[in-house]
Amino acid sequence: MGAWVPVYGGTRPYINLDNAASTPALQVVEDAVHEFLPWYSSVHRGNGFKSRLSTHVYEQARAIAAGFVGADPQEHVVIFGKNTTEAINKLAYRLPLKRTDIVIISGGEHHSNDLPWRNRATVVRMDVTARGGTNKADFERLLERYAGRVKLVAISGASNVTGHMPDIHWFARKAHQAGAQIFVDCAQLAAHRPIHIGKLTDDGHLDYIALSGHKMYAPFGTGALIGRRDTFSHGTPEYSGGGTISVVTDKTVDWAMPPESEEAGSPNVVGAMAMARAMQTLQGIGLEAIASREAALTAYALQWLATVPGLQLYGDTNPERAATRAAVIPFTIAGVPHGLVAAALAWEWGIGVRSGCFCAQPYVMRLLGLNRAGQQRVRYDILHRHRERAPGLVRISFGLCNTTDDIDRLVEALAAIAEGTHREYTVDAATGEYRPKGAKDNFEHYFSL
Ligand code: ALA
Repeated sequence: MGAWVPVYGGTRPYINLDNAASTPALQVVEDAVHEFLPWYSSVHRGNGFKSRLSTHVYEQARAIAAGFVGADPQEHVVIFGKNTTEAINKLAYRLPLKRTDIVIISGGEHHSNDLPWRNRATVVRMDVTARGGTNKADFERLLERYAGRVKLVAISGASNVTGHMPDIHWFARKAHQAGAQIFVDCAQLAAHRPIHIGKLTDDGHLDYIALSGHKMYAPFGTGALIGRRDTFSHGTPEYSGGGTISVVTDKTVDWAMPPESEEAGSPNVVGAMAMARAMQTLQGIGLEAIASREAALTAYALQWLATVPGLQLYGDTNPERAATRAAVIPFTIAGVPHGLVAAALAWEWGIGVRSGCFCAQPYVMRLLGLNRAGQQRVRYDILHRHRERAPGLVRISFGLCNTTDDIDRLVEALAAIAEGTHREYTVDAATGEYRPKGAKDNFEHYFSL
């Protein structure tokens, strides 16, 4: 049971159904941070005991991250950074792409695995299926159509909107046969399924992956890009400065080898340590065991959500296929704006969910069946500060802390909301945010600086 949080007229135990956005810190991770902090000091740049210890811990964290995805230090390098988005931007910068090169993404990507590629190459999208999944036939058509020009396939290992999990090693084999490389965004996968990056000699290997600590129960500001060492052994890092060089004179610079060349400035050793402790913990529980528990929760939720009057599920709605997708479920309730559903869950039931487009506007608009004119209307509304009209879904997503009791409470709340028994809400047109009429936040009572 979570902390008690304020709801309209009292308090309730918090139910976190927003693990796809960020997971809470595990107690063991929090403990490790407290235990480590007295020993914390600079990394790679001090002779004192604490500096040497911190450097040792930081490099241990790198080895743990490599082991977590089966990376081979001879072939792969682990580059720590802030998060998946930063990792993708780095990769987009570091790959030797030309404007005319083709990067194939899926029509289900979030903005972070779309926009960085738009800046560097020509992005083409494979269609999504009616259930929001990747369309393999369309992918093969694109490979054929752009034969010789496809340099990279960039897809998410699990969708942050529908939980769709493409067969990433199938896509990898096809990409490699076409002479391309593959990047898999593992932000939504890493805490929920085992990941096997694979040897470079294996046709189904993944050339690059990215993940985020804050989606792995370690919200201390670190993520990682893990991928082919050879890619980062050439060229110039996008950030230069302390730590990235081998030798500098007034006129010359020789870069260090990766990963040092890729991690400019003092690194986040606390974050890397925390993420590594989370990885150890997840492996200790067993990623297969986590996957099967989350599949059971997903199946249970799909069954019960379908009983709420007017509730429409998106993506794969079949509970029997719950094990083949991630524990992320989007839905709408007829006649109730998505923002209002999310607000009523929070303000009246103490249930935290996310609503809107989840940083994946094109995908959500596709799922909602908006054609080009509809999408332009949305753009006009948002640019003219009418976010209350913005389309969207409500999303729930499970993590280690959730139980079927959480789902029971959610379903009870949604049935009440669908019946219209929620309080009266007002919406701010500029932000699209709903809140009960006259309600105010009381943050000082909980935490303040
Ligand atoms: N990608 C994160 C989410 O889906 C931010 O909420």
